[in-house]
Amino acid sequence: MAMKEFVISEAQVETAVLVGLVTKTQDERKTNEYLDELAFLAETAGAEVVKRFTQKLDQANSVTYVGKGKLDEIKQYIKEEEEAEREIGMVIFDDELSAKQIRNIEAELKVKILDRTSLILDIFAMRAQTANAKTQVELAQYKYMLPRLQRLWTHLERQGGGSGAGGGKGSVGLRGPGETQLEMDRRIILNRMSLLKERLAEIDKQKSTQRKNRGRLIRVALVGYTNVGKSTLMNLLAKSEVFAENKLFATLDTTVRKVIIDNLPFLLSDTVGFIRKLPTDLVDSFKSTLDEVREADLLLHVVDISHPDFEEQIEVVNKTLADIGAAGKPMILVFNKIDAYTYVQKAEDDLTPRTKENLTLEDLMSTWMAKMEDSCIFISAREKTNLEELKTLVYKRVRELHVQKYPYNDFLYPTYDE
Ligand SMILES: Nc1nc2c(ncn2[C@@H]2O[C@H](COP(=O)(O)OP(=O)(O)OP(=O)(O)O)[C@@H](O)[C@H]2O)c(=O)[nH]1
Ligand SMILES: [Mg+2]
Repeated sequence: MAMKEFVISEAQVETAVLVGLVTKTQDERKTNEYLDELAFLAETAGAEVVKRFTQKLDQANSVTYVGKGKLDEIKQYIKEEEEAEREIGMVIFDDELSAKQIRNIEAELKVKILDRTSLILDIFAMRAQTANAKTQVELAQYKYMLPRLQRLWTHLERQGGGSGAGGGKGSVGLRGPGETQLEMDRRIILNRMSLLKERLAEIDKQKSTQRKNRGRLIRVALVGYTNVGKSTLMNLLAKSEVFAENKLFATLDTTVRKVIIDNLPFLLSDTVGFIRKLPTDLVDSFKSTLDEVREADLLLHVVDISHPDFEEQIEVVNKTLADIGAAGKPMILVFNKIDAYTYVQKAEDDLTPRTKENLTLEDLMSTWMAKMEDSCIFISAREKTNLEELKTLVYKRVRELHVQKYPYNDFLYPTYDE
């Protein structure tokens, strides 16, 4: 009896296999980094990654994403694991799959098939706390589902096996009712989507009224890649209690706090982190959350300098900002986690060229400071290093912006003097 319970609880940890491609535009090192990130996403969603497969292809195979041989190899692996009583729970692909790809892969591998987008959506659904976030996630899920409905139906068909004439999957006898069902599903989903959109529009209206009523305060938004330390910094600056965790997408909805540095009050908001390969559709669903960023006067772009890929993360964030119409705003680059920065020291007699792995923190600091002038700063939110300097810098920029935006409002500064 006890034994059995143990086995059941053990079986609840779902195992995952990851699949990625090495292509003309994505070399092997890059693919491995993407798969590291995908593994982190899978862990965040509660799965345990047991194996990775990669394949070199010019581009993804339109029928099965990987080639036939690779798919057989994965199938073989799943079979062997099953024979050894190590059930594989799911296979996760690093790129968004089409309905056709999902259908074909599922037919071959016969396990749950996820892609990067559906995995992210799953985490979003898990994280959503507020009505706003929940509505946005649900809408995004339907957007993902709609073009893939066929697949959902195939799935149901198989479960409901014996009921209709013919039974088995995709059989001729079921085609008629199947299509009707599909049309019905589509209509139900479309109705639900317009309801959700109306609800979001309502929330948008409320939020924008709230924002208007906030008075003449400069608005500062923390932006950045997921897991860089935005919420940790928010908590330090605003002395608030925002959920911060070493998981991806710990924050989904926006929190706004009034912060006062010296005699200068301003609004600081913390919001959802960005990530690579996030479909624009999904970003769109978070419109009301991202309005806070779009309407900010100053962006604090937080970067995790201890991450080997931080430069690409900066680019992803800048691109996403442009996508949502928030490019070109005043910005301070806040390089966080300097306490965790590591580099590979080169031996004196090593004459191979220095790579980015060999750069010291000092090297990076001088490069970025030359590039950004006084618009970047290096801190550790964890060790509270350089926080005073950060506050001074933010104060300076917020004050400049305030004087520009509200020239007749300098009564906010009773001790204002230069
Ligand atoms: N080593 C180190 N870790 C830090 C530092 N700042 C934050 N962290 C850790 O980084 C992890 C992510 O921090 P969060 O503040 O949740 O990051 P976030 O950017 O809000 O993440 P999302 O909301 O998921 O986008 C947590 O485990 C923090 O403790 C730092 O200066 N140094
Ligand atoms: Mg956060």
